[in-house]
Amino acid sequence: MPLAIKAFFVALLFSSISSAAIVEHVFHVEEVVVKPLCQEQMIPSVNGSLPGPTINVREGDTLVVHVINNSTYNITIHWHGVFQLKSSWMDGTNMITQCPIQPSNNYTYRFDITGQEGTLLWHAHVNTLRATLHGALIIRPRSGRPYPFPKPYKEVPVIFEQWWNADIGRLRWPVPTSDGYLINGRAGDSYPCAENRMFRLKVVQGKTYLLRIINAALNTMLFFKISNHNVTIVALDAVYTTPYVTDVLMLTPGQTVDALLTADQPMGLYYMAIRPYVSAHAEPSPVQATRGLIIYEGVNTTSSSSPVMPSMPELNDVSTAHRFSSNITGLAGGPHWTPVPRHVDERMFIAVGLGLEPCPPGTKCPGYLGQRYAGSLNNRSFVYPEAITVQEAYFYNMNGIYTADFPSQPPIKYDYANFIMRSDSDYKMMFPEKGTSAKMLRFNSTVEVVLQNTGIITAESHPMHLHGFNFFVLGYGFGNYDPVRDARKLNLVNPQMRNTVGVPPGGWVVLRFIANNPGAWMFHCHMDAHMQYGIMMAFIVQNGPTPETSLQSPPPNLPQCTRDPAIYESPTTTIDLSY
Ligand SMILES: *[C@@H]1O[C@H](CO)[C@@H](O)[C@H](O)[C@H]1NC(C)=O
Ligand SMILES: *[C@@H]1O[C@H](CO)[C@@H](O)[C@H](O)[C@H]1NC(C)=O
Ligand SMILES: *[C@@H]1O[C@H](CO)[C@@H](O)[C@H](O)[C@H]1NC(C)=O
Ligand SMILES: *[C@@H]1O[C@H](CO)[C@@H](O)[C@H](O)[C@H]1NC(C)=O
Ligand SMILES: *[C@@H]1O[C@H](CO)[C@@H](O)[C@H](O)[C@H]1NC(C)=O
Ligand SMILES: *[C@@H]1O[C@H](CO)[C@@H](O)[C@H](O)[C@H]1NC(C)=O
Ligand SMILES: *[C@@H]1O[C@H](CO)[C@@H](O)[C@H](O)[C@H]1NC(C)=O
Ligand SMILES: *[C@@H]1O[C@H](CO)[C@@H](O)[C@H](O)[C@H]1NC(C)=O
Ligand SMILES: *[C@@H]1O[C@H](CO)[C@@H](O)[C@H](O)[C@H]1NC(C)=O
Ligand SMILES: CC(=O)N[C@H]1CO[C@H](CO)[C@@H](O)[C@@H]1O
Ligand SMILES: [Cu+2]
Repeated sequence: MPLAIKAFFVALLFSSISSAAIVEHVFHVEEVVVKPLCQEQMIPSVNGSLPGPTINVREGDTLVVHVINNSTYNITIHWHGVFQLKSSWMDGTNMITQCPIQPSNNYTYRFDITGQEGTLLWHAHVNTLRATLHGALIIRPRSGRPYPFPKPYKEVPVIFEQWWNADIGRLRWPVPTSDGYLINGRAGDSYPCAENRMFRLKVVQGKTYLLRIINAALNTMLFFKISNHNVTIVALDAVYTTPYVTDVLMLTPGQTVDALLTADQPMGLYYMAIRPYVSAHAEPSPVQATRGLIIYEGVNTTSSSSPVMPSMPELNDVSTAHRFSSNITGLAGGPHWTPVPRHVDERMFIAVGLGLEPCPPGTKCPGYLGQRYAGSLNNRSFVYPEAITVQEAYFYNMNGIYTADFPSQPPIKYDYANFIMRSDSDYKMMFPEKGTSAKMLRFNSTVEVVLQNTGIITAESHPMHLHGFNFFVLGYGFGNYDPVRDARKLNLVNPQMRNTVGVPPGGWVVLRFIANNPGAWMFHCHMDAHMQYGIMMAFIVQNGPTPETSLQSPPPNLPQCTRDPAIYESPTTTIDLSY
């Protein structure tokens, strides 16, 4: 990837000058023809590459990215996991912090990256476009500061992607099953027409590599394994962890893992592989494993015996996924670590799950019981505003755009995890309310959120992603959360800190964060399909006491909406029922 390499040197040049540099890039959004499988396909891309360019910064730097939209799509670029402290207008969330950048227009994102190190990603934040508009965002320590682990010999982005032989950017839900998964844009030798296009990593025996792993798939959680090798996890979502040795990883869409790989095996060829983790019974069966290859330098690839395939977990191996997700702890006392706040100001219990929306009369809908699918948080199914963003409406005190009434408790108490439809009233419970619902938070308050998966339609893991903050993950479990028994077992000492957490299928997680960043922040399922079903809400963090702790005025060039409803991503107006 020559472009990524170029970006790397540009960033290095800037960062060697001082400990807080300005790293500046141009993103040229353009359509390009690629052919990862047997069919040529036009895709929106940044600078013509899939994945897009890697951005390299150091903690403390200012990142400036000029996004020039030379595509036919309306786009935004979101800097997934970046705190955006005091720069909420730069978050890049469609209809929450900005209207999209229309074709032939441009917008400059400018923000500081402070208090976090590791691997993140950037991606488009408009329906389905992130399938091909994404790339790595790598944050290294300030110059002179070491990693809290031995310095690796080399660092390698490893990006997982989901691929359709279709114009995915123009499809609406429910989209067809994908045609495959890619590693760094390549499908590899388990797919037709891709035998010679496989991600290959050359390693020197005895050396250690830092794999910067990103799940950029639209809708699929993925297991990852390397045959005959363990890896040591050192960071999740750009937060350092206690070193954790494992032979299998699981990443939800939007999650990242930094893993050390030591080439400590006999000279040879070893496959790495990704394969879906399917937490719900109802999902369509996905495709086969996608492979990459690790080549020990000096090995004779013609005479060497064929590479060994790692034995992959079963698609529905919930316990392996759960063990990996819940077993890793945060590096308490490490760089940027902050202690878990003990006092909670705002307690929320949020039921998260699927649901239904009535099928319009005279149409045939593909969902359960002949209806459309919907999804909700506390029975609210999110609808994007159409004329102006949530954050502008909040900033300018405009009425009628959103309602500040997101409930802190589910409106009906029931056996969430074990919901079974037995009666007409159970059936009615499956239809959430639609609306643009936000929860107001006082500046600097400590918020605890219990996320409880429901069994409505089917229990399924939802990777919930919070913009603007990391949260501590104090505990994970199955069944209904018990505020006495389970609360006693929460980890307040060295929990994981993340921006995206998979709620176990039919289970719960407990999160805690400090609302110290004023602005409107999305909280949503990072499965693109579920987001479009409405598993989404907004937190609005109010201003603190000083100008420093208040939401700034929008930048003068913030993209504005036109009143053409076609650009708006409301699922009610854009679901194409022919799919
Ligand atoms: C993208 O392409 C533009 C125009 O060719 C170039 O100026 C820019 O440096 C590239 N950006 C990155 C991040 O590689
Ligand atoms: C993209 O750029 C090309 C060449 O500069 C131009 O012909 C085309 O109209 C542009 N398209 C859009 C959508 O901006
Ligand atoms: C983008 O937005 C413009 C202006 O509202 C609209 O006319 C156009 O149809 C939209 N394009 C797409 C691809 O959604
Ligand atoms: C960005 O858009 C502005 C107008 O909004 C225009 O003046 C400027 O030339 C554009 N910049 C680029 C690099 O296309
Ligand atoms: C991987 O780690 C496990 C547990 O620590 C160990 O039993 C196994 O031998 C290791 N495998 C390799 C290839 O190092
Ligand atoms: C690699 O092995 C093949 C088959 O055994 C042999 O013909 C070739 O000379 C070897 N290449 C090198 C560089 O040793
Ligand atoms: C991690 O997994 C091991 C082995 O399954 C188990 O003994 C240990 O209790 C787990 N630790 C945590 C924190 O879940
Ligand atoms: C959701 O709200 C609708 C409309 O008020 C109601 O009929 C339904 O029972 C609610 N369901 C749940 C699970 O709260
Ligand atoms: C936020 O709260 C903490 C603890 O309550 C306090 O120490 C800190 O000064 C507050 N920060 C601001 C900016 O008000
Ligand atoms: C840099 C670039 O290619 N800009 C293009 C943006 O779109 C306009 C209008 O289509 C073109 O004229 C520019 O060349
Ligand atoms: Cu989901």
